[in-house]
Amino acid sequence: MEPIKPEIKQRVQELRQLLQQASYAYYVLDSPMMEDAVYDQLYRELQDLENQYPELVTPDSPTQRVGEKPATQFTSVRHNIPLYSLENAFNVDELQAWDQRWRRQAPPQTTADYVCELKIDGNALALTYENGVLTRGATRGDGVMGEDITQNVRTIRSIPLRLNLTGLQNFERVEVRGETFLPLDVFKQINAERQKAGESLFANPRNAAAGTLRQLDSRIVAQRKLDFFAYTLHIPGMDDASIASSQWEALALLQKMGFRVNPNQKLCASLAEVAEYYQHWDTERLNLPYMTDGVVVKINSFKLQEQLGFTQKFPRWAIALKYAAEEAPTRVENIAVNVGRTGALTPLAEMRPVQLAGTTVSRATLHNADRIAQLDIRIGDTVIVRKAGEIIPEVVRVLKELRPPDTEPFVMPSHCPVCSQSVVREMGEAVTRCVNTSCAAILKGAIEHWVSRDALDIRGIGEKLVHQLVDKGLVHSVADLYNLTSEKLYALERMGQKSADKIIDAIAQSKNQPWSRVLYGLGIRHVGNVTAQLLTEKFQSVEQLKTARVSDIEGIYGIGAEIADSIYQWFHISANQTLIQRLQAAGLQFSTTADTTVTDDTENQKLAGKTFVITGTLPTLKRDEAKALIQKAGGKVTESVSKKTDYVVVGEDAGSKLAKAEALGITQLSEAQLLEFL
Ligand code: 0OX
Repeated sequence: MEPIKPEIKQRVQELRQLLQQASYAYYVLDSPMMEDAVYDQLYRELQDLENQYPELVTPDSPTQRVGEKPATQFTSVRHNIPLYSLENAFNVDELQAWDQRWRRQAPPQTTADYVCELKIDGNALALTYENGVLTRGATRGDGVMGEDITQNVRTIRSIPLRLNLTGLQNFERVEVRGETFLPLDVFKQINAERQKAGESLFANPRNAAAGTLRQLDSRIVAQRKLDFFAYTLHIPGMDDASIASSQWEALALLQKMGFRVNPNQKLCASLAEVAEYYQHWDTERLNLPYMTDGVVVKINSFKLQEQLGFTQKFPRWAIALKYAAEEAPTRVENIAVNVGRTGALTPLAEMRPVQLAGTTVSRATLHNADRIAQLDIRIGDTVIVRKAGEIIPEVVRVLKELRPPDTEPFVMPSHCPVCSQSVVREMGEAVTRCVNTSCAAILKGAIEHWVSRDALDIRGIGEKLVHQLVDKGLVHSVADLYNLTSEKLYALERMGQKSADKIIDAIAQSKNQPWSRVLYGLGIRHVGNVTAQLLTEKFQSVEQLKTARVSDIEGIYGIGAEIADSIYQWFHISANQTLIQRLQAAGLQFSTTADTTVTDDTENQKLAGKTFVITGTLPTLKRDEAKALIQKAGGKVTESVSKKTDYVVVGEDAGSKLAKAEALGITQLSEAQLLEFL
């Protein structure tokens, strides 16, 4: 084949540069540098040359924004750096409370500037650039894992395919986060077209943008004209403070690299200025061509950000200051008390249904006894309920002038409404708790959490089935899920054979879920999925974590004393140790390395050389589970008792094996003694 002439290569390069500049001027700077027709002509020239010489095509070429072939599905990808969410505040008082909170964590007299950004009501994206070229675009997902939607991200014109990195060293890999959104006029146009086509309408631009990002055909995405504002820049392996000294500088750097950065951000020297910005944009935002739902306030200095760190979910150095959501009056018909998986009693107002922010609201959380007392909410009261976006509706105030006669103040129950045991409220705590570990409500909550999407993701087990399993006595612990059989499920009301088989299969599949999800699934207080991820990166097996000191756990970036203490306490409760042993025996993953199976536990071969026989029904362990635990600790399990047998593990209704063991004088162990042994 003839080599490509240098002048052709040069022309291709020239065209790309020109088109890239024109696109940047048009989509990022909002200031076109050439006529549309001229752009189209240059674009076609480049396309022709690339068709003629396909070896000249590069992934950052302007012709590569739209893929030819639709994807069949999106793959799940792990974020290189987890994406945190933001804590919410709804008024200036709550903003001040946040300010006081972070100040308590900082040295006295710390001074700070704040960057105020408009909070774009869109979808967060995580972009990865390698050597300046866009290599991955992913959705936020759960903050740890997202979906790879690179082909769709490429169609967003304000996202550069190649970064301008002139003068920037060590930027081989760049992570950029920002918000993608649909401009309001595009949203209206899409809905008008859908209405014409008899299709269902998108409720709001955020949903429309999310639906668009999940389109498998990037040609459709390209037509939808998504836009993007960048707000975060990370270089893996480098402190944020060595890239730029502040958020304000980082925004400037993002702009220099070729991103569209929202032009309305403001650097504020005081909280009063922040409040003024918030108030100004409350009305002004209605004139913007895109939706915003608040202001994001960030501490400017990266050094101070680093000092403050993160709670399990949020950065301490930022807050979303939201605009007033929709509010409406309604009547409280009853106050019910719900018991959650941590045993916390949450009072709930059951109200006459009311329309709020596009949904019908008939229940609202009343948080805790203090909150009820503070608002003095009573059954029969007319109250104002508020709902903001995804947030659970809440009661904001009582219209006391409309209170009927004969109402009585609400009193929290002294006994758990589910198991009738006394509840406790510890000194200084707002929460009233049921502390009965076998309370059905706590068990149901624990199972619902275990099977949930971000935990073990066991499809087919919903709230109703969990209730049936617990109420029918089929499941007394999360570990009992692994003893269920298709027959046992099939015997339940409204359960088909096929569904039963599917559920059993999904339960079995969950044994392949990684250690981080198992840890999250255990439902330890304060251990969210991001924290679980951080923990399992440091502690690669449960053995390492359960023997860790509070100081070892607290040493992890992003994990504070409260979380560390909660983890330490959890692992030192014997019922939890038994739970772990049972789950290990069932085959769940308790380490990052693939082979934690039966023979792997070389450090813990306590039963090496010993032979066991198991007889009768053990109180909690299935025979296979007990067998796996013994083998894991180096022991051998045989079927029949002989002189070589060292121990017999005895359960209920033990038969001839026990008699033989007694005759031979072999040591007998109960299940509890075996577990202690282990
Ligand atoms: C927005 C927006 C969202 C950085 C650390 C946690 C949140 N919707 O406009 N998030 C952030 O910041 C991240 N900034 C924003 N402007």
